[in-house]
Amino acid sequence: MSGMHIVKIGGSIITDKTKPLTFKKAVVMRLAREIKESNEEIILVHGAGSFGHIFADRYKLHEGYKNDEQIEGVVKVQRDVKTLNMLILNTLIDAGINAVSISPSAIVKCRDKKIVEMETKLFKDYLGMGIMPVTFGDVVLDKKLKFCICSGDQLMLHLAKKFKPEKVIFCTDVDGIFTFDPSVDKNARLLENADTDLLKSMLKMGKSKSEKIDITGEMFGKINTIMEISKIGVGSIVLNGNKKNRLKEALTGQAVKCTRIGGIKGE
Ligand code: IP8
Repeated sequence: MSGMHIVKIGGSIITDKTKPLTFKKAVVMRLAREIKESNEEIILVHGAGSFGHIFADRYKLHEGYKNDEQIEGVVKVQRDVKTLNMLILNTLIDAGINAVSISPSAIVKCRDKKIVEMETKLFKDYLGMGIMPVTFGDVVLDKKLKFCICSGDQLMLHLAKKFKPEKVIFCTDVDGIFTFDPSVDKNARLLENADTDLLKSMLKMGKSKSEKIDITGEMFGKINTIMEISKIGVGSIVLNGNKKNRLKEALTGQAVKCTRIGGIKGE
């Protein structure tokens, strides 16, 4: 076992993002087994997928408080992401992993959509007991906007700053970061290694449109987060979580099809 890792499982692989509340149990079970087999120390973060984004978008929760009708959306989306989290937690425990869930709504406060308070000691204490903390994209209180969306990617950045893990891993539904959106451009090329300069120039080229609803902005938003993580000296891996064993191989330091950003400690 090497140092600690922070892993995000994207909502696009654990749910069907086009249909509300669709949990992909088999995918989560396979990933849970890969995590178990890797025997690595991990903080797990998961996205909201179709348990969060569809209704968060309908109630415009990403804009913060605008009217009272949104309050119904706040409670429903919080309930739904907790439901997804419970499905994931059950699957992890069934795979033999000692895992506990930590709800951002109870430990995070934002100001203007940025995390300004987060009780991270809990994570450390559970890790110290050999228990894997599991947290997720959620609706949280915001000191300026009353409430906001706190994405799993924001949690990744905050936790990376606090814990300086060996590496962070983003499990997505594509093989890594491409020169263009691979779902619309067949000439798109996978970047095996990327630095912040390259990522910066890609962001300048603009956002490609996606059919799927993701109000925290799929790969585009992820690149911003990865650049921030890189600035604190933590390397990231973006890989395809739909492909068998890629997560396990990345966790155990093996060569795997992915994009690596920044230096990965111990490799
Ligand atoms: O799926 C978004 O988190 P993400 C959370 O990690 C909600 O972007 C509630 C939409």
